[in-house]
Amino acid sequence: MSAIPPSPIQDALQILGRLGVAPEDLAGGDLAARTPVTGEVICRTPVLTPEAAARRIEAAHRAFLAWRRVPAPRRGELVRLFGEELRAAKSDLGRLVTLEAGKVASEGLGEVQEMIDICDFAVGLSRQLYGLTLATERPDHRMMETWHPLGVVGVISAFNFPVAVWSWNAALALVCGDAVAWKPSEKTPLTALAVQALFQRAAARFGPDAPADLCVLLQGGPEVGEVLVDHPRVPLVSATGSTRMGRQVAPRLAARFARALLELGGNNAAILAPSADLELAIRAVAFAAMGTAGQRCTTLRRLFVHESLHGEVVERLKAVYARVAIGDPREAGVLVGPLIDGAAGESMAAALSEAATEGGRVHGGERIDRPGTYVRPALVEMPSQAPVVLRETFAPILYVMSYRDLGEAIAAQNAAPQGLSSCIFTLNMREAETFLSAVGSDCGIANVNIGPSGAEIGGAFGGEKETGGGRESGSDSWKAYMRRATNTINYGDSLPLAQGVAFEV
Ligand code: UN1
Repeated sequence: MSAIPPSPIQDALQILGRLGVAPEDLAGGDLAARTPVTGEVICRTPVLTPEAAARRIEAAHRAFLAWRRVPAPRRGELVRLFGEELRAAKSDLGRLVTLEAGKVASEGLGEVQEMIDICDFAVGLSRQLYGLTLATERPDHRMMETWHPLGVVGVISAFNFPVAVWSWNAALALVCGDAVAWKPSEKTPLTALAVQALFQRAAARFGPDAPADLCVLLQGGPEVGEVLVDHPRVPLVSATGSTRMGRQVAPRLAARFARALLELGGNNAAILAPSADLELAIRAVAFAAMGTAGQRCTTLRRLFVHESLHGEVVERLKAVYARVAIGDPREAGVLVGPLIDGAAGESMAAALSEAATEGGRVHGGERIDRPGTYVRPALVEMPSQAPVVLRETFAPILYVMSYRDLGEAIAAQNAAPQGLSSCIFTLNMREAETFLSAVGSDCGIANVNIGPSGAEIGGAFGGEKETGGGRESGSDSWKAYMRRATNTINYGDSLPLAQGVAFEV
């Protein structure tokens, strides 16, 4: 292990200064910004009143009215400049993610890389916001689809990807001609301030075509989130977090006919089939289940192992779990950093004791005696999918179960109420293709011979059932950030009506 790193408080404050966050945002506010590295308070940052949040949303709406007139490729130029700022700040911002969310160094940097990637994607997209030309039944007519900017896009993000998930939304929204109002997690206000400062730098370089208040930050608690969800100027809210949060947000959006893009709980599974490449599978399982200390929405939580391999796989995983390095996420070699807070540690302990009551054999899972909330990831051999297995506990717990035939394994996998990510490890093409087929995985993400987490930005990201149904990031997810108009143009000198209707006046 390397030398003892500096105090996380000093570390964070220095980075925030370098990234251009204003000193008044780092002193005297009502929101305590903590580092899970030690559990200490870094600083106190101001929060908005609901009235001030509403005013910021109005300001973002005014920015939208101007921004929608800027040609899309020019809007892409702003995102390109923002991507440049992110590239220049990658090591500082990655470190700040480590300090505020507790991710190990390479994952903190990976989060910033994910932001850079989506910026690159969005820049290309800014020249590809295309609609279709459709066949019309009427002579001398043309029918087409046009995609227009939508309005202010609300983004509610979670602590575990404190900045990347915002950027998936913001980069697309900006090239689509929208403004963005961001309510970050109360657990990660500092990375949000840093990203906001970087965006302002890019906007200043871009010049006056970027209106003030194009991206606004709404720091605060649930009452600020409610203002965003209920505001009539916000036609789309993209919310990432728990299913419980989604159940509150979705009906309020539905009540005012606003769009909801929800990315909620996951309870992701892997099936380990008899022909699996075990070397590869064990490594994939280790990263997916223990990486980010089990705090990704894509974290592997349920492993179904064919009965012929069950004993061997459990022994190999037990060995990996026992030796994985846990500690200060800034230290080289550490693979598992802290949980976000004490409450996360308590919910992990509660889930483990419930699993034991249900007949589970628990390996690991113990608290590590140091400041902050550090745990050894837990491997739990379960006789069946007890209720605790079907719940998402946001902590590094992997429930291992065995299966006899693939149909049974797929049914067990799909029995979870959530439907985010899934995978199978097999070299048998019949099994792989069945898993990917209409009768296979019911998740938004289904992989073969890679784990369920760590998706690239180029694909659409999201899932079904209690995961909320939203799709963000790549593919054609941009369509959620625009409104579609169908246009029919008559260039002839008569007025034929569709469906052969006659109406002679
Ligand atoms: C999340 O946990 O909310 O696929 C997002 C992944 C990451 C994104 C996770 N690219 O694991």
